Amino acid sequence: MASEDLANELAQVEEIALAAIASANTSQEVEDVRLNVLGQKGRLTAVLKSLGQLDAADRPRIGQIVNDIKKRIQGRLDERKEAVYLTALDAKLQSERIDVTLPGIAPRLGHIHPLTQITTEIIDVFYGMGFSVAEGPEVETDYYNFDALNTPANHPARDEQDTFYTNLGPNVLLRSQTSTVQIRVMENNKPPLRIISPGRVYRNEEVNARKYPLFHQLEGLLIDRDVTFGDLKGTLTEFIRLLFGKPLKTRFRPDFFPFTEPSAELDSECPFCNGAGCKTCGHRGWLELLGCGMVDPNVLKGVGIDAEEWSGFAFGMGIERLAMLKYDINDIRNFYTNDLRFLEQF
Ligand code: 2U9
Repeated sequence: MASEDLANELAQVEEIALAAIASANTSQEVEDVRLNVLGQKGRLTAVLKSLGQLDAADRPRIGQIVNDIKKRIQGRLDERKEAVYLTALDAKLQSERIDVTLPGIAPRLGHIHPLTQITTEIIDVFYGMGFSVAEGPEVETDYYNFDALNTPANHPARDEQDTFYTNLGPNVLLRSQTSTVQIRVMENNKPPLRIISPGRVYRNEEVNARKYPLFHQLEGLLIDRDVTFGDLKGTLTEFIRLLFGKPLKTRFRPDFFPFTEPSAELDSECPFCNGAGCKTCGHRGWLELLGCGMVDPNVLKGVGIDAEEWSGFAFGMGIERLAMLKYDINDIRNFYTNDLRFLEQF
């Protein structure tokens, strides 16, 4: 081929290449042009290969022209690649733009379970009177659940109808009261003592609106010198005042528990009708709130405390019952079914 023809063809290749570069709109299209022109099988490469057929005298000049074209094309390719990249980046930034002035997505706030709320409130009241919280195992032996609490072998509470036994051993059961914790504390600590024991307890009950085989108790125990029934009444009356937020009359009705002597049920004037009678108190004007009594000397003797030197009072309450009264809940099952329509009200 004559050198002039070749120069013309080179000019044509350059023209076509530059036009293709100018119309490439993606980095892939730019790369395709590069391969078509400068690649192994590219058009400029083909021209270069044919240089061998030229007269030796023409080779340097044409070689120079090819190199210049190559440089120009490479330069345009680089420019175009950069431009295409910036355009794409710009489009991406536009489409992914964040409007920081839009209102945020409010996180769903959880609620503290009503049983936890009332337990915390009750604990706070007793903290204020110098009690501390004690905890213990829910899987217990019948010694801690019954024997140590002056509840003899033939007592009905020990029956399988009332208490859940496990297959871990003949005397291993789910505690039916948190008094087990107080026994453990008395075994390991010397009086004076002031403790409360909140926690889960288990009883073999048929489920209904007021009963559930799992529920929560909070018991209290105070052991000191010269403790009287008056101390018990003063402590619990103050507790009721703080729980309901106003002073309320209290009254004791005799009762029986194996671990206290004497034993009593404590009623308070109904805080919802101030004693006049309403739906909550069943038109009696009084609410039955908890059980209590003076710790039976037999219980003290069992844990090695001298009942001549020390005496004490104890009380126990059902957390669910108090929560149902305080928050006007009519079915105990609401506490355990995790229905948000119920839980969100607290
Ligand atoms: C020790 C000694 C005595 C705890 C007490 C009650 C009375 C009581 C019931 C209330 C409703 C249980 O949840 S309930 O069913 N409890 O009436 N509990 S005196 O007496 C104790 C505890 C520990 C060492």
